[in-house]
Amino acid sequence: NELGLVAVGFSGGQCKPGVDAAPMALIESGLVDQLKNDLEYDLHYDDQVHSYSDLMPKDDPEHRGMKNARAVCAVTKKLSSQVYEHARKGRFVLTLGGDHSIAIGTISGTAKAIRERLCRDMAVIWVDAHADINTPESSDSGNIHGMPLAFLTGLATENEGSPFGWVTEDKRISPKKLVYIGLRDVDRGEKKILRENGIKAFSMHDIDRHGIGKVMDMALGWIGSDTPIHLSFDIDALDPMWAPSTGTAVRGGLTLREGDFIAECVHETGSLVALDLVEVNPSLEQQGAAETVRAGVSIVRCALGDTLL
Ligand code: DIR
Ligand code: MN
Ligand code: MN
Ligand code: MN
Repeated sequence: NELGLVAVGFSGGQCKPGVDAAPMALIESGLVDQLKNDLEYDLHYDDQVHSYSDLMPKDDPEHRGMKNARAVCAVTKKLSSQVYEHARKGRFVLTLGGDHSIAIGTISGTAKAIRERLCRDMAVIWVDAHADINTPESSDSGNIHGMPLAFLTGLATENEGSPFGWVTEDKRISPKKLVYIGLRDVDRGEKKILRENGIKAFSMHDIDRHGIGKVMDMALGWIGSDTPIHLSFDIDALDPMWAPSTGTAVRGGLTLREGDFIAECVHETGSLVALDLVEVNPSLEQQGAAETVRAGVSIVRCALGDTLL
């Protein structure tokens, strides 16, 4: 089993420093060894946490209200080609973030590779407390980690030559192939976007009502079997009781087991082609950093086929 690993130490999609240290923290807690030794992956990893410092613009003025637009653009464009290179060789791609803006890079890379290699449109399962689908205009914060899905679905576009003009149709996904799990902090403008585009979403309310088992059946049923899946997992989907060290924690979230269960179910489909783990910030909550990292490692292990028995 071939696995491409990309470690992305980037925090410019939001305002709190520290999320760039997550890949090293995850790797130091044994993640890479476990993937190689326990789960027996043939690992393709360049042994570095990319900070893309050579790509950072000297000047990064606000663009359509977005903060650090040029920096995020440069990083995600480069990351997109790194992920694409792994995916087009048929490797599973694991990306360790970094904040969630990096998904502009990862999903564009896998979507393009899957189209070319399998002639298929890929589905995305987005596990998060937040919907991350603000357009630059609907965003109150200007933080791009709240916008990746707007660019990836084409609900926000830019002209050639503008920062995100490189996210062209061949690198996008259909809003109909996007499924959310764990939502509980969705902006008013985002709710309108979800409604108007018929986007499938399972909030914490749905999980309370049906249980996580039924919700996973419904989520995977919506996608249908035999569709390649990219899983993008924001650690803030978990309740802060289990993952306190994250930039925008929201109470009332998933338990540790529910998070692992989601990852296990997606693995079991046999259709998972890529995983992002994002928004672990070891510099927040001194007490909780270690357990947040541990929760992240556990989710990756489950998504990559670790089983309880
Ligand atoms: C809010 C918070 N919806 C925003 N978003 C995220 O800034 O757009 N927090 N992603 O993690
Ligand atoms: Mn190999
Ligand atoms: Mn989030
Ligand atoms: Mn997110």
